[in-house]
Amino acid sequence: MNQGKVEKYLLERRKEGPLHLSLIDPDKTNGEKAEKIGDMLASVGTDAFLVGGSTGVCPFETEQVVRSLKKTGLPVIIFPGGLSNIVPSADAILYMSLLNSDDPYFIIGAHIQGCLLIKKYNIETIPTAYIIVGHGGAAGHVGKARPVPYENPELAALYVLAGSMLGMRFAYLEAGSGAPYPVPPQAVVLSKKLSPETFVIVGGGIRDPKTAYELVKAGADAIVTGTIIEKDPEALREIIKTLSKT
Ligand code: 1GP
Repeated sequence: MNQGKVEKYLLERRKEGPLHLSLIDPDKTNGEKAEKIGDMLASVGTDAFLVGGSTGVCPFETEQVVRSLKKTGLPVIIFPGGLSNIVPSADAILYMSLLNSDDPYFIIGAHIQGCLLIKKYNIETIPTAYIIVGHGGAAGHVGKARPVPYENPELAALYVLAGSMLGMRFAYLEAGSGAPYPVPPQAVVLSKKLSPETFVIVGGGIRDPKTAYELVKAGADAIVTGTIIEKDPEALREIIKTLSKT
């Protein structure tokens, strides 16, 4: 399948440096609030929005949030925690398979349930290997993941390689929202070593510029922050500034 508009944008933008993606959980916001948050994030230089959550997400609210964020002109990409996250206004969806889930539903089951809707809405799909590392947070729990231990970063790289061999051009290394520790940089180093062509997104527990810096130095193509958007907007600004200098 050909790369769509959003994927091309991400790859083009990558040539200038690592990207910052802002995660917005529709369970924790609404259309009105999302508009303000979206403006703030666009003004500090985020590159795109991810919208999604593992629990409490309904399509009606998600659609409102997506529409509000689209007003910034930046791409809005669904980061699906479940079928209820699929809404018509989104520009793209990370069509992700949770490769280290013990439950086939999260590897391919949800995908067959959602694919016709995605086609009907004409949403661009970005084939993505989703890998839970360490703590895993709600995504790990809900997705019945067998998380890659922090001490075994090489296992994360094997999932990324296997995903790329299956045609997944993107990989998302996930420590879980609000995780006490982020993905270890060595997992990124080894992933990029084995799969240099894969666009590696890293998220979960990134709260300060030093952590973000270490991850992009390790080779991350994009980093995701969610929790600090509202909790610590100053740290968020510093993180985006740090990325723009690397
Ligand atoms: C979670 O990777 C994202 O899916 C973002 O995590 O909320 O910890 O920034 P945080």
